[in-house]
Order: sequence, then structure tokens, then C-alpha cells
Amino acid sequence: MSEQKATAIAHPNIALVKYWGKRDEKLVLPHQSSLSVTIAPFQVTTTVQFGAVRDEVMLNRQPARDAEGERILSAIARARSAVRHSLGPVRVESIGNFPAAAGLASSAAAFAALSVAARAAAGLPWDERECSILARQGSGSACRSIRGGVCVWRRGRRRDGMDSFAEQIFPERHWPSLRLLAVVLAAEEKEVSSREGMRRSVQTSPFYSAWVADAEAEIAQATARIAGKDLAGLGQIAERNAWRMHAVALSADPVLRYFAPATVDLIDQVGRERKRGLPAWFTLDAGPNPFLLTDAEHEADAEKLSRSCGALEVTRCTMGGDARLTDQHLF
Ligand code: 2P0
Repeated sequence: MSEQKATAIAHPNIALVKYWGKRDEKLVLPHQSSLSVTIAPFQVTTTVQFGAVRDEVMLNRQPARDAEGERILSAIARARSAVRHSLGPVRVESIGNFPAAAGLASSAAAFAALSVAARAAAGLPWDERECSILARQGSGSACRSIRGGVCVWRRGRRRDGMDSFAEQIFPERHWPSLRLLAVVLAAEEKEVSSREGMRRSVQTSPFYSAWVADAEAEIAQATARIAGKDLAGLGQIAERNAWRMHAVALSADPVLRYFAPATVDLIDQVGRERKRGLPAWFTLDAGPNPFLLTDAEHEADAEKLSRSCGALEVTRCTMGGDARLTDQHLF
């Protein structure tokens, strides 16, 4: 049996029209479509080698915890099932360059890099759609990290999920002056995972169906604002969408409150400074750390504002590129 090894690099993404809730938990099929920006310089590098001595999964130089390792080996098993011959045990190593305190969800970049590397190591040809579907089954948002720039994950209708994958709608060169600041206000791990939070929101929020009904129109609106490089228009949509996602979370039972007092303080300050002319808007995932949308000319001011609100760390991000293979293997 020949050894087959491949290494891939992928960036995370931040959704401006968010995915929050699954219609099929096993296949990771969402209730609504979502739109995101792929972000650099954050990235994850993953090496996959078949024909190893035994199955082994290392994350940031540490053995993966049981649940993480199982999720990764399930993704590998799905890549394996696409080839007829036996590939033998697998060795996986994955390293992220995220700042230690970031508390940023790395699963999107991790499952995107894993999917690209696993398919290549298994000898499968490059297929963007298959990579996106494989990444989706590892972690929903990962399907949007196979391509760079701006991507849309269409929810799809099929029960087997074969029409639920992401595609690029704008390449990263479309809007070079767009900036996204990753603002770390608190570094603790959240109490309720996104996965559990989504489940609870779908099952208990009386507002859930209204949230779903909005999404498709918001994607069309956000797409038009991005096409016109209309930062103010996009910022308004991003803020509204983030608040609505958190409104659904807050209306779950038991309540899901992901933001901290410092988050609300920064959001207030951003609004205040905007009235004084700073073009900055926020978005917020299932945690206390917002991203600020601004442009190259104002990123220093937006960073200063974040630091004045107690930010522990601020990273100035731009749109990232596609997930890609590299010959710089981790082992
Ligand atoms: C998103 N989030 O669209 C939304 C917004 C968080 C808030 O996708 O259960 O790690 O693995 O599919 O993708 C984070 O959840 O969840 C997420 P699973 P995932 O980016």
C-alpha cells in the first residue's frame, strides 16, 4: 500500500448573514442560506497521511480530545468512502496561527483544510463542491471556507444534502480596501457551543421561523451592497442580522446570552463614533468577541476605539483567498 500525504491551508470566515439552526443535524443541513467573508491572515494548516501505523490526530501539537478526534475521523471516513481501495490508518496534524487568546472559532478553517487535504491524500481530484460538502459535514460554516472572497452557502432542498454547499460570489480582489477587525474582549471558552445553541434555538425560540424567513432576502440585499462596495449599506445589514441572531438566542429556553457587558459597551461606542464620522459597524457570532467592518483608511481609528473599550487583542484582517494545497507538510 503506497503512502499518500497532502497538506492544505484554509482561512476562517465571518458570516454577515448568519447560519443559526439545522434542519438535519446528522448531515449538517441548515434552515437558511448564509453569506460570509473569508478572512486573512488567520489560517489553519492541516496534513493528512494515509498508510500510517495507526490512527492519530494532533491539534496544535497536542493529541486531539476524544470528541474532536472522533469528528475529524468521521470526516476522514467520508473522504475514504469515495475511493474503492483501502487507504489504511490515517495520521492528521493541524495547526492554526490564531492568537492564543483569540477565542475565535477555528472549526471553519480546520474542517476546510482537512477536507481539501483528505481528498488530495486519498487521490481524489480537486472538486470544489465535493470539498464544500465534506467540510460542511464536519462543521457547517466550514463549507464557506473552501473559497476566498465572499461566499454564499445555499441551504439546498434535497434530503441528502447534495445541493447544500457554498460558492464564491466575489473574489478577494473585488474589494481590497475592506477591513475586518477581530476584537478580543474576553478569551474564555463559551458555556454553550454553537452546535448546542442552534439546537436549543430551533427547538424553543418562538421567533425561529421569522428568523429563517428573513435570510434569503438578506442575502440578496447584502450581495447588492457588496457589488456596489457600499460599506454603510453592508454594515447596516450585518448589524441587523447579528442582532436578530442574538434575539433568537435570547428568546431560547433556557436563554442563550453570548455577549458580555464589554461587547455591548463596544457596540455603543461604535455607534457613537459612527455619528461623528467613523465608518465602522459590528458583527457578532456566538460569543463575546465582535468583528468590526471598516475600511483601510479608518482601521487604525477603529482599532484605537476597540482598545479604549478594553480589547485584549485586535487583529486587522482583509479578505482571504481560497483553501489550497501546499508542499510544506507538517510532518
Ligand atoms: C455562522 N456560526 O454563520 C454562524 C454564526 C456562529 C454564529 O456557524 O454545528 O461551528 O459545526 O455546524 O459552523 C458556528 O457554528 O457549527 C457558526 P456546526 P459551526 O458562521
